[in-house]
Amino acid sequence: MSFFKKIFSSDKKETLDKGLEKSKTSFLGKLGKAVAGKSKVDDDVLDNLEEVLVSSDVGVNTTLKVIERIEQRVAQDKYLGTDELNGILREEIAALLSETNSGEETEYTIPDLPKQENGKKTPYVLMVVGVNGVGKTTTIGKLAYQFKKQGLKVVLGAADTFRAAAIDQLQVWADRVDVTMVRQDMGSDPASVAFDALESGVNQDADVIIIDTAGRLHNKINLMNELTKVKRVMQKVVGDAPHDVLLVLDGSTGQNAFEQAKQFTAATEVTSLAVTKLDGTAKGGVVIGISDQFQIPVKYIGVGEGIEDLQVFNKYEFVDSFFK
Ligand SMILES: Nc1nc2c(ncn2[C@@H]2O[C@H](COP(=O)(O)OP(=O)(O)O)[C@@H](O)[C@H]2O)c(=O)[nH]1
Ligand SMILES: [Mg+2]
Repeated sequence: MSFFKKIFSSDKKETLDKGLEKSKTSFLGKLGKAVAGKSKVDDDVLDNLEEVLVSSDVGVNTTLKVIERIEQRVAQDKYLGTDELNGILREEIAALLSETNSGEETEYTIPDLPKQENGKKTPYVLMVVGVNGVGKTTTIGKLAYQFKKQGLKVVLGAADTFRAAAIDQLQVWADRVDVTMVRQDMGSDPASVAFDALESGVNQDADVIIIDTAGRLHNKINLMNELTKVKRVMQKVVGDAPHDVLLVLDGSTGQNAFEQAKQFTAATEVTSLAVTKLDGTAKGGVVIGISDQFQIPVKYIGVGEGIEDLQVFNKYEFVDSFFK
């Protein structure tokens, strides 16, 4: 129980509870069927539980680890009641996730960076990657809002130049949050936009620069080349940029999100993950698998389309909302 500290505001917890409602209802329904007519946890129940976890998008590897932990509990207590199963799952999954470095944060923070050689402030450069439609632009808008609220100066770079709509959509967020956005015409070189955004950000003494990108996965080599070029060009302005490469994954695609994570991490160095659209999907279990399976921390979760609907991922709060 000590895992579940009360660290979040009740508002935030309520949004999370509401966002995970479908996943939870679906999961508890399946769990109920898995233990129907059984009073204690036996091999049959464990087999069914395995199916429930896999079909809840937790992923095979993570499921096997969870089952192993529960088997150990059964070995210690042969009369473990099925009525206790939900609580035990909650404890064991939280314990499992506590072994990963994911989900320790509770606030939106950026590190203090030492000044540049020329005495100028070093902006924190965040590059956002992911395939089309996963929620990159929306996540950038929500993040810009959070950083701005902390009094930080934010500049956005519209380096998804592939579609005109993508640039305009980021502009809508920039206007809504009231931050500067650097843009060029559709079809221009993404690296050139990123360069301009960093130069403009440095000149404005920006604290945070967030670069939107186009996530064309049609070809891994192309993607790799493009992202490498964007990075290289940014480093001409800020030597150690980007400080974070955030891969956005659409949680409602379940196992597809795992696949995208594999492909992107193979194409570029991803340093953090955001899993979006957890509201309105029954596939929320995917976050449990992703934070267990990837060495890259899940930093944010999207729980709605609104400006406030991006949360700092905290595994204990998540597991609490999922199994409660
Ligand atoms: N329900 C829900 N919708 C989201 C969330 N994040 C993004 N979206 C929606 O997903 C769609 C695609 O998002 P967008 O930011 O344009 O994706 P991009 O192509 O990766 O930039 C938009 O309609 C967003 O409103 C979320 O957390 N929850
Ligand atoms: Mg976009």
